[in-house]
Amino acid sequence: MRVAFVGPPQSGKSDLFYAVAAAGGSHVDVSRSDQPHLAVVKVPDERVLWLAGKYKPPKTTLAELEFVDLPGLDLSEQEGRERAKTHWPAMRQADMLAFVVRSFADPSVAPYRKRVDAQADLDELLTEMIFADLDQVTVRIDKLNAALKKPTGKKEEQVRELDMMERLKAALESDKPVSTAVASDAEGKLLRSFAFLSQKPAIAVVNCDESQAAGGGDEQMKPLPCIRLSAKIEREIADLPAADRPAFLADLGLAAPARDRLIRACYGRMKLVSFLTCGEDECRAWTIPSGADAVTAAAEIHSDIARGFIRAETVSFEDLKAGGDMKCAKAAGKIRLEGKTYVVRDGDVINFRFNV
Ligand SMILES: Nc1nc2c(ncn2[C@@H]2O[C@H](COP(=O)(O)OP(=O)(O)OP(=O)(O)O)[C@@H](O)[C@H]2O)c(=O)[nH]1
Ligand SMILES: [Mg+2]
Repeated sequence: MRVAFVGPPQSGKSDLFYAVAAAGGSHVDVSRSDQPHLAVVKVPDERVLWLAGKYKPPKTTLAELEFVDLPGLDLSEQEGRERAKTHWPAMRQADMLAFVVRSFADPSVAPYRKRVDAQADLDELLTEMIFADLDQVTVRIDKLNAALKKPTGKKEEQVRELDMMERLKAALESDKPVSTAVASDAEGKLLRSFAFLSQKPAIAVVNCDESQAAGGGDEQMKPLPCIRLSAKIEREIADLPAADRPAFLADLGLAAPARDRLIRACYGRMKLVSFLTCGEDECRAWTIPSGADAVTAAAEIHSDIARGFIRAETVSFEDLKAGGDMKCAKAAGKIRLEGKTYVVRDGDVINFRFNV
């Protein structure tokens, strides 16, 4: 699953990306602001670390997400708008968009459109997503109309799609995202291949002044959930040796780097959940879509486990931790034997029984 950082020029995307990538242990070169950067990032998960501390396996594996840092979109002039279009495909390939907007004052960094206004920048980006989708819908409508003039066996299907596309167009023209005009799950499925930008899950990241990073929580940015952080601080933390971080954070009045919160928020926003496995060889977090059943979870590990599925021996991480270990959790009656259709919850620790 992939998250794209999208924003106006110089909003702090690459600084933040650098910090997020460093969480996965990789120090990326972000010196070329005209090119996208890609990093695979480990999803911080204290539960896996607790399990690893307990079972001391040779291998510990966290869930992973991909992040891509795109060049800034300058929508203030025609040439910039044309260049922005070249990044639409990369944005469509992402599963989610994180809009990074500026609210830091620093006069040494020239502000986009000569103003510092995070909400206005976000509004502009969201409108651009709608334009991008409108472009795509219009092209599709023209194609369908042309196809309907030719005799084919697919008329009924085409008329139905045309009707839907006209509906999407009307929504987009009144500045509403595609997601508001999808009438059924079947339509949603049909639309997936178009990868509309205004249908993607999204969050706003407000890049604030260093002095404001500790103040207050994550305020709402209309209409998206929002994370407030200082990309500059995040980058500095990433460059510090781990031993020096606590003192640095304490100085700034911060409990933890914001990047962990950001990564987890993206995970949640894409409706992903983790189930955990632990054994002598490996403790591991596995990613599945929220609402997935036990067989789907089993298949994530190996198709044989799904095929020969018998039962999922399941305990919630909280119950396991409260008990101290598997034995105690079992004695306390906290281990459940779940069947194929059991809906796996975030933090379930599962041992699959299977037979092939
Ligand atoms: N004071 C301050 N400066 C910042 C902050 N974040 C970024 N900057 C500075 O702003 C400039 C741009 O930061 P980048 O991370 O390169 O911004 P960007 O969004 O990747 O820029 P483009 O890729 O060119 O669109 C750099 O000089 C950063 O040091 C911040 O939180 N506070
Ligand atoms: Mg950049």
